Amino acid sequence: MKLGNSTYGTFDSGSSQLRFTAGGNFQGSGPGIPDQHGDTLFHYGFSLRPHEGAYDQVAAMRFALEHQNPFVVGPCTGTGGSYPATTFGAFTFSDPDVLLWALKPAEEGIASGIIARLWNVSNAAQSTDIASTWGLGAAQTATHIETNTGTAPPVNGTLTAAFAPQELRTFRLTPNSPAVQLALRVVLEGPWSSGGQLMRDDLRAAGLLPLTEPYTALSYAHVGGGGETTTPTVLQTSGANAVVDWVVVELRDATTPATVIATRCGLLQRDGDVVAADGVSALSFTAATGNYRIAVRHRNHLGAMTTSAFTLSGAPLAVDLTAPATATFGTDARKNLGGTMALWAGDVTFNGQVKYAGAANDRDPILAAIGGAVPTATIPGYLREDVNMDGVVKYAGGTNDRDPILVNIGGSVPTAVRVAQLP
Ligand SMILES: [Ca+2]
Ligand SMILES: [Ca+2]
Repeated sequence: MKLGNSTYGTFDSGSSQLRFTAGGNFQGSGPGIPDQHGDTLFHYGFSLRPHEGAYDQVAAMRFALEHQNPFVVGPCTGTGGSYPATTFGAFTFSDPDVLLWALKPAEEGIASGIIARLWNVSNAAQSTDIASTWGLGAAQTATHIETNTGTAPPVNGTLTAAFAPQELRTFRLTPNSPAVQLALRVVLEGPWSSGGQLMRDDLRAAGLLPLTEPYTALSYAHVGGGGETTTPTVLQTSGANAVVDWVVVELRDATTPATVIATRCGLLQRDGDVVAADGVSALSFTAATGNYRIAVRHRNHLGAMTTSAFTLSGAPLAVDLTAPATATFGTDARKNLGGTMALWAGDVTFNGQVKYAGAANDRDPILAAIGGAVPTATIPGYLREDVNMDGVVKYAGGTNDRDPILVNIGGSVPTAVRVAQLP
């Protein structure tokens, strides 16, 4: 194919004439390709894009690519909510003179990044900003066969890339995981003090709170979360924002709420706010923007879940599980403490049941924790048997940890069981 009077050394871009060889199978001694394994019929297709006025080579190349490699589309399926049908873009490239030539998973798999090949089609140097909906966490420069050649650190999630005239460059991009944020409020019955309308922070004040979340050690099945750690500095905060304990928050599927989509361990403050392990930030989950039911669990209280699904996104959404107006799944999932809805205390065994008598009850571990022989003995510590979370396990006498269990199963029939209202 030849444009106008182009030669090997010059490109006649001003010409309106295109010459091409329609077929190349010369079977004799003349010029051509002597052997094509018997093929004799060849079909050629050309996309011709006339233009009025100035020639726009970027638009022309984009037009040609669209015909040569039509964009492949397909439906997305999954459980992580939905994207706006017409406005969502996973990546943006700011400079219209720089073409996105290819966007694909890395040869080693998408866990090794996304390969983007970009071509500055213009005759001038260009700079383009490469951005992702989720922000770019990392980027490398690479050869066109995907060998890394260096790092290209994004700034505030955006990579700025410079191009020489006509330069084609390849990048390996690693977007941040999609995240949604939640500003949850919840109250635990055990440490609740109706007088000050705050939970007590006796565990923190006594230096008993662990710096690492306790749920992994309880064989809790995290999804995306787990292993969160805080610092002694965070645990120095006193007052209404002082830390009461660790909780674990679950995002559950809106229509199949038994399915846990994402989890995160957070710190519960005395006023009911659940914050991230840094003591300040909203709780963040590795999940797409979408609708989720929200469940919260604690190591010796019964968990609860919202009846409704909430639309979570990158901006923290307030959900108040202490408010009677926030409906919860099941029947009596929370305990009404004078208008404040709280998680039921007493699930010492963290098995979703508060049980006073019989197999796997929550009372016997309290007796065992204090030694099993002298009922009036006590033991301090960060222990699930410490139902009222005052830092001491106590079986008998005032403010003991056994009575709340009996009260919460109904108070009269010792064999009654209260079950967590979680699907
Ligand atoms: Ca239990
Ligand atoms: Ca106690």
